[in-house]
Amino acid sequence: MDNVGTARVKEAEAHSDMPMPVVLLTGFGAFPGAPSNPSAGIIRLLAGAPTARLARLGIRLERHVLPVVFAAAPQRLAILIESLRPSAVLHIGLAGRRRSLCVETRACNFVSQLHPDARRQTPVSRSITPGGVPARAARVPSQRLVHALRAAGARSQISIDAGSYVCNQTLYLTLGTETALAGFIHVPRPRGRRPPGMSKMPPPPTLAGMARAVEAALIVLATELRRNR
Ligand code: PCA
Repeated sequence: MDNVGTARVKEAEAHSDMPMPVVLLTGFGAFPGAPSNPSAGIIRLLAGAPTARLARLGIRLERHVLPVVFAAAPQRLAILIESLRPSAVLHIGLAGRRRSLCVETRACNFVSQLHPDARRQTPVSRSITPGGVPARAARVPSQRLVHALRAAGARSQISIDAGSYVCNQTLYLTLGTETALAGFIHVPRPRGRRPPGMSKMPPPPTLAGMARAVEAALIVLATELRRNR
């Protein structure tokens, strides 16, 4: 967390006898086909004022970027969840061929062995957790998130397909923890970075626009946490 955010969290905690609930927000690094990942850019943009605004709503935002590596991402995730004990986890990742921000509603116990990760490795097994349940439902108010993303100016929709790559793996594993609220938003490539052939589609939001929308999603989660306290 940066200085402004840290100062605000300390100030808010000083006025209460309870530590503030932590919301863990993760993005992803580069991977084959995505030399720069907008989800990591969104994580950077949510430093400072947005973190301070969320602290005023009673949550401590922790922002981290996970590697797009089948073997390493679960380890990083486990360490973060173990050390931060977040009340809510929101992952964001790039879905380069989508046009809108997609609120994922489930993760499947499946990864494809066709697409190598950032270390050029593919998973050893097609099951994320051998013998695990076939699918897990996201634990976020999905429809309210879609409305909040739209109200913040970003096209958004529900998705039932988180893919079969590191994002789906990450969501599946997080949903296997006891974290009360856990979800995933896939973001499109920001305006100006679309691959050729997609130019007839309506323009996607800018990176800053997507960061504003993700902040709106975090406000929904903060409200939900407050309601459940
Ligand atoms: N998108 C990939 C992995 C990391 C990311 O940002 C996915 O959808 O699985």
